[in-house]
Amino acid sequence: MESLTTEFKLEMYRRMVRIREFELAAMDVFKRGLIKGTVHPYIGQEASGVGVCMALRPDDLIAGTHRSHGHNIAKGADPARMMAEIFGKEAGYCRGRGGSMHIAAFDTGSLGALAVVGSGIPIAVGAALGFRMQGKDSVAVPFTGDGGTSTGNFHESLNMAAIWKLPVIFVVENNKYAVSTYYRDAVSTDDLSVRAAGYGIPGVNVDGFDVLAVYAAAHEAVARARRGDGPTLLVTESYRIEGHYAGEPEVYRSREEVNAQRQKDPIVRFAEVLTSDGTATPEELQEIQSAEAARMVAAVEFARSAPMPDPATAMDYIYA
Ligand SMILES: Cc1ncc(C[n+]2csc(CCOP(=O)(O)OP(=O)(O)O)c2C)c(N)n1
Repeated sequence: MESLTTEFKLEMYRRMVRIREFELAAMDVFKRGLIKGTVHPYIGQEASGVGVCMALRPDDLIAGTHRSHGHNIAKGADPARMMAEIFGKEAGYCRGRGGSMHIAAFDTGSLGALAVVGSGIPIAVGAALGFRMQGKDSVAVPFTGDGGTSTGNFHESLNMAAIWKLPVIFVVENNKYAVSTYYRDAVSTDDLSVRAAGYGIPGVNVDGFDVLAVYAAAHEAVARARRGDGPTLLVTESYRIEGHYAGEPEVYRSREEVNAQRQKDPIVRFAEVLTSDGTATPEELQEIQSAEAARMVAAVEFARSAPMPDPATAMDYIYA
C-alpha cells in the first residue's frame, strides 16, 4: 500500500467527524421529539466505516444494517438528505418512505440499509455476482454486526461467495453487543474472524478504533477481490458507546465499562496521529469539527423545513 497523502488522511478525519456530528444531531432531534421512531447511533465505530469505505471506489457498492448512518456518510452520502429521510420528508433519500433504518443512497453506492438483521449480506453477494456477470472489477461490501454473524444469511452468503470466488468483503463490526446480548454469550469464540476458515477464505481481525489499520486491511481485501481471488471476512473490533438505540435504558452493562471504552475514542486517537505526524495542527482539526457541526445545524434546519410527502403519493414507489 502506497503512503497516504495529507489530503486523503484529512478526508478520513472529516468523514469520521461528520458521522459523529450527524449522530449527535440525530440523537438530539430524537430527544427533542422532532422525529418519529428512534435512531441507532454509530458513535465509537466511525473508524470502521470510514476505514473500509475510503478503500472503495464510487462504483463499489455497500449494503448496511439498522445502524448504517455511518456507512452511508463514509461512502459519501449527503447528511442533509439523510436527515430529511429521518424526518420522513420528501427531500430524503427515499422520499421519506424509509426513515433512519432504510437509507439507500444509490448516487454514492449505497444499496441501502436494512433493519432485518443479516438481510443486507445476500443482497451484496447478489451485487457481486452481477459485477462478475457484467465483467466489471467492482466489489460489494455488506456490513454486519456481531449479532448478524449468527444468522443463516451470513453463513449462506459466505459459502456462496467463497465457492464462486465473488468480489465481496464481508465486514463484521464487533461492537460487542446485539441489543442486550454480549457477543460471547451468543458465539463460541472470542474472534469472529475464525469463522472464515469454515468457508476456506481469509479471516482478518483488526482494531476497529484505528482507522489506518482498518483502511490497510480493507485495502488488501479489496485488491484481492478485484483481482478475482474471492471474498474476505474482515472483523473490526470496537464498542457501541451509546445505547442500542437513542433512549435505550442500558441495564445490561455498567457505566464503568462504557466509560473505559470511551477512552478509546477513534476520533481522538486519529487526531493524535495527525497532529504528531505533522499532517495537521490542532487548530486545523478544530476547524473541520466546527464546519461539520455547522453542517448538521443546517441539515436539521433543511430537514425540518422540507415538505412532507403528499399523502396522495403514498402508494408510489412500492412496485418497480
Ligand atoms: C432477523 C431479525 N431478528 C431480530 C431483530 C431485532 N434486532 C434488531 S437489531 C438487533 C441486534 C443486532 O445486533 P448486531 O448484529 O450485533 O448489530 P448492532 O446493533 O450491534 O450494530 C436485533 C436482534 C431484527 N431486526 N431482525
